[in-house]
Amino acid sequence: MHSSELYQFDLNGYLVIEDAIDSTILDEIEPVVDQWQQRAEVPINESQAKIEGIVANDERFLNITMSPKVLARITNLIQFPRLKSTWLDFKSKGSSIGFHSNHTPYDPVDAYYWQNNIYANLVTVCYALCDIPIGGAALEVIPGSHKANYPLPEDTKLLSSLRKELPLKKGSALIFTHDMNHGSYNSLNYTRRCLFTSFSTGSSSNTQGENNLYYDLFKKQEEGSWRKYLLREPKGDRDTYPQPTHSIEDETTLCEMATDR
Ligand SMILES: O=C(O)CCC(=O)C(=O)O
Repeated sequence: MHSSELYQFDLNGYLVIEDAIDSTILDEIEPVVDQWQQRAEVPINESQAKIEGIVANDERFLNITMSPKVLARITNLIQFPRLKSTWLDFKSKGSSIGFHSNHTPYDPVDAYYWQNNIYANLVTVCYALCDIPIGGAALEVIPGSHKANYPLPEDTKLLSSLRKELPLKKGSALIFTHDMNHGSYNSLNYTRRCLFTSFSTGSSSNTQGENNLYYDLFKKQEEGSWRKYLLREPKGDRDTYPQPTHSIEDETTLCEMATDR
């Protein structure tokens, strides 16, 4: 990760990567997302759906989850990283997720530190599967709140003045530490479509499903690959699973489209 990106991520708590999804993969996934949206029956207004465990349920999302441009950054932010949660998210007009997180009070699940290096315990990636304009449930964040030494004040006017909305172009990825205060609200006449993935340290157990959530996918991956490493089970004590020594960008199989569905 370039020093300018490390500076921005540490300072603000997030980073936007444009064209994080290969355009062929983006085209291929579009009708799949349409199908899931129909199945979730998200009407035009006041409705949302969160389809948890999407990558374990539908392997066609694995290649986005394993986007090399994103993973190359994840390995700079988390020690012994592994895939934790994945979900497909639809938010129509009027739907929202409340603001949550702040560095204080301390929560080890998503705590962020810096000590000659970034140590983030939970990093979330929001892949835009459509353009996400201002007002259209673009993530609203308080930049820097992942390092706040005081709890959030109750002054809502002050909090809104500190918030920044992060619009995204289709195919972009927003990488953020979950320790930063964030939330979203869709005030526009459209449905926001996103794939969320999150990464934690190898010792943090899954939020969705059991620890063997990704076992079927893990079995299929090439021995010694990053792809296999990131899909391993969590381990509560010392995580001794060998981390690949080659760089993520050199892993040619990282982003091949799954063909067996
Ligand atoms: O759906 C959203 O806009 C935000 C998701 C979120 O809050 C989270 O990942 O913790």
